[in-house]
Amino acid sequence: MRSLTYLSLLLVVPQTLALKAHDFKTCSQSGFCRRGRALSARAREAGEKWISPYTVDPSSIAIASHQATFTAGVKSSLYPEIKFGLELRVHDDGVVRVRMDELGGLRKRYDEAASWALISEPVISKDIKWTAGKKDIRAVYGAKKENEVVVTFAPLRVALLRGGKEQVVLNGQGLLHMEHFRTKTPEVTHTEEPEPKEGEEIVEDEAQVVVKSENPRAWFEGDKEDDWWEETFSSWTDTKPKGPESLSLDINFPNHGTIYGIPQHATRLALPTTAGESPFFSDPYRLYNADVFEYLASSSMSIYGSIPVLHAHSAESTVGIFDAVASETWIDVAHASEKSTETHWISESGILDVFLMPGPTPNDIFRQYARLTGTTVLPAQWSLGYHQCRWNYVSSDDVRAVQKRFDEEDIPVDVFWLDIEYSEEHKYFIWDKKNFPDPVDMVNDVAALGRKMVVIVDPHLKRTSDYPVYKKASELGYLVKNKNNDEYEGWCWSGSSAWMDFFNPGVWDWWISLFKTQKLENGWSWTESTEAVHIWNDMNEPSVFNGPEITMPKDNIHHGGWEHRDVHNVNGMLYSNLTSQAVARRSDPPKRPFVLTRAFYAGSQRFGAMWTGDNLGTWEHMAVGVKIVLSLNIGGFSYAGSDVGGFFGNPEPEMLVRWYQVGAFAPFFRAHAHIDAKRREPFLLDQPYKGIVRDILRLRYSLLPVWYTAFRETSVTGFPVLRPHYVVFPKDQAGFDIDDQYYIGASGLLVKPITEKGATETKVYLAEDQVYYDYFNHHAYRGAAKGKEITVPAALHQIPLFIRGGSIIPTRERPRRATTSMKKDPFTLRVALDKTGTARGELYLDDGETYGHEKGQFVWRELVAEKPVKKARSVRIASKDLGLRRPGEAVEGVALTAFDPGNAFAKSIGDVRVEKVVVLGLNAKPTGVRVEGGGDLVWEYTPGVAAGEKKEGTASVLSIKDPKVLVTKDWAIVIEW
Ligand code: NBV
Repeated sequence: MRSLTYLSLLLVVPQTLALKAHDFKTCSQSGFCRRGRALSARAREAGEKWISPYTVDPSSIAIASHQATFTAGVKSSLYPEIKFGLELRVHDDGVVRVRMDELGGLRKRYDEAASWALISEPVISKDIKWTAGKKDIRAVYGAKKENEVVVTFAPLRVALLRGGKEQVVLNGQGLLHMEHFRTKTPEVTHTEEPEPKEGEEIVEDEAQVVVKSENPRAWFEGDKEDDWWEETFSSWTDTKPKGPESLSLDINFPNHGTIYGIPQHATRLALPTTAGESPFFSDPYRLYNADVFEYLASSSMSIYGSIPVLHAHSAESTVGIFDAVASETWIDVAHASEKSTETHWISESGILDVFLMPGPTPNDIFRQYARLTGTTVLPAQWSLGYHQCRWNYVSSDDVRAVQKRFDEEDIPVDVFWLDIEYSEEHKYFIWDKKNFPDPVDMVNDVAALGRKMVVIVDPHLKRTSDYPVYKKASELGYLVKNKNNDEYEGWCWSGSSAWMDFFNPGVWDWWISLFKTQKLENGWSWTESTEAVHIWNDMNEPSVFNGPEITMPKDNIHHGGWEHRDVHNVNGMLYSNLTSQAVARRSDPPKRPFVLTRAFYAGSQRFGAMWTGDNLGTWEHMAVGVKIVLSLNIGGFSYAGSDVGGFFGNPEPEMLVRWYQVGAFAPFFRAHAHIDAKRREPFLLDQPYKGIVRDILRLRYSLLPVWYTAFRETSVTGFPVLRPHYVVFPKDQAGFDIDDQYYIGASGLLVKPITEKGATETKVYLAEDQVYYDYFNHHAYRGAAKGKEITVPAALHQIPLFIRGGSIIPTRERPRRATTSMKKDPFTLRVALDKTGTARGELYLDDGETYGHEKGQFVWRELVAEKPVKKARSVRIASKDLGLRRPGEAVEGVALTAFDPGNAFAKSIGDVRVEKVVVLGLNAKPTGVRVEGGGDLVWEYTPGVAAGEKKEGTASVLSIKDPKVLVTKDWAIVIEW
């Protein structure tokens, strides 16, 4: 088929550009979801009489020699001839893994979702002992023996308790159902149903055969083979050769009233109810990576990525679960009471593989989850700067012109992006030479000013023999197959396309080789690229214009014979995984890659950044973007952001300014626009908007040390970069629903981006009796022990940004064109004293682009403001080395111990100094300020509110000029009054 340009594609597949909710299934249009919900409706109706048919056979229990694992046979009374195997493992950090599979069935269920998500095989505990009794088997564990897992035999029920209170219960409502594999018989399709007896009636219900009877299977499974063997949606038919294999499981939190997580959904952070007569959503939360055109700003529908991780939270404790399933999954949520939450998970295929994370604090769960799936990557430092994108910069001269304009206007930017139109006929890697005649020169022109480029490489390969990537992949059999085992053909930007099958390990090295910038002896590589080019992976749900729900048919076949239905949600992660390896391994030694992905799964945080896809230029989308990004942070994926400006539409200047404020406080900060949107680069704005945006960008750059330090922390601990209230104040009930203000790492910065038109002020919630300083004008606000709302100014040029008393914020304040020119810039320290007159902060630095930090090439300082014991009327601000003092909270595998204080990186910034120290909230005017062991310093003092005072007003400010202390060295400044 001949290739199509973008415009002709619009004509050929018009429906792709008019997708609406009806292009995607609701639960009632999805056979297995309908069956799962019907099961729960029957259970509700039966009430007390509903008893799960699944039981553990106590005689089959086998406890492993290491004691922390046991296996047991499970049966369903409805199908006594079918065997299931249950396995429980307790890991050394207290995480409990529950697995169940059908044993010796007609086919095998997919059991590899966890192997893609986990960083390694978790370590099994050494000090746990299961005790089997007549009714249950249990194990007590934890430092104070506070945790207990109890597996009840009849019916099967798994509970994790803490301090005698149930934290998580599996199958407590009896909704567990693993549909076993069966054989389809031509006549009566419900094979195991007994023949109708006298008096029973068989009703032909279109394709379905309905057996109306009181038989015991019907009360549980329903009385018809509801889409067991085939399913149609719109014009597509899913052939379902394996028949029914879905998995239903209730996971309840009897003592937790609030739940967070299971991104990605456009909704509040604290997840609203979906079950029953929910006033919020009629459908369960769906996890099925999908390219949803113009997604709704409030919906339980799937969007691009799926992380089946949930936090259940109460003022007493937090508990988490990770459901390692890769097939389409729907999750009903019911807030049964203020204090308890019920969830019902319905997956299309795969084994039961659930990890229970005992907490008991949110940070414990972050750590437990990071030990399973890894941490957010420590990104290249330049990638935390500002990214300028649009669909499309149309030529290499266009790119040069845009760069020039940024520099003329002194607006910082680090990265210029190219969307799909750079490529010839959407054959990614291959430049459209009409418009990009000199790609390497163009990249070099960008790189010469210390910047990078990001270029899109989508996963659909144009099926034409003049495309070396497709040709080779096809020859080698590396492409996904259709149900007949032929190369799958679908439609995407490149017209007739095929998709690489990353489940085939044979593909991996070859894909990595494509990104080499040198010519290869055998095979094609991207020689028209340089190390300054990084990669954007879009459309990897995968998006297929003419496929069911704009993706691949579920009966497509991947390596190993697995159907697409089994692996759909991990598919996109494999793509960004391999691409990030490819980009890293272009250089020798490898350099940190930057790869942006749209689709993701648990574990994707290890490979790069994500963004929230095609948002609309509306205030609602701006606001929900903040919540989605927070939810991603809860799901372990901190490196997240939304398109600044909104992908669709032409935002008015006020909206654009607010969007820049949102973006500047997101971990990933990129402006992007649809091909039909008007140009809206910041330099095009009129005053005062242009000046405001320039200031916002400069603010982002000045705060890069804070962002980088926060990323460093997340990369070793798993604690998120963005921290919503419940994470920082887990006991403060009043903060559980707050999702429009958040903290940045452990820095003490609290921000509330404005997402409302016409705002001039806003309310900010302070959860503690502590002083909070306005970042810009130093106004001191005072919270209250029981929480307090303050009203703060929020005119268009104002960002509600506060420093929590007790924090030290390191910044670099010199306006620069890009991060690369900041490497030797001096630091400013804002010391925000708390009500007791002390403060603490951290500063982490490394070369920002290699892996030298893993071998000890970094600088990690602790900054403290303390009160010397002997001299009450003084404060001592000191910088101490932290590299050697491992905080003990790192996730395994991170080489923190290798720190060498005299390392080459530290030497390379040996002359970088602190140029200014600003102390907020001192009690009185100093009588002297000096460097310990050195001379007096020059300072200025403006009296004002002291940190310890209960009153509000502008804080006292001591500004110490050029203390001449070096960032890599220990030092102390003593302030006396
Ligand atoms: O590659 C074109 C766009 C891209 O700009 C956007 O960011 C992606 O989310 N892409 C989707 C494909 C088409 C969108 C209508």
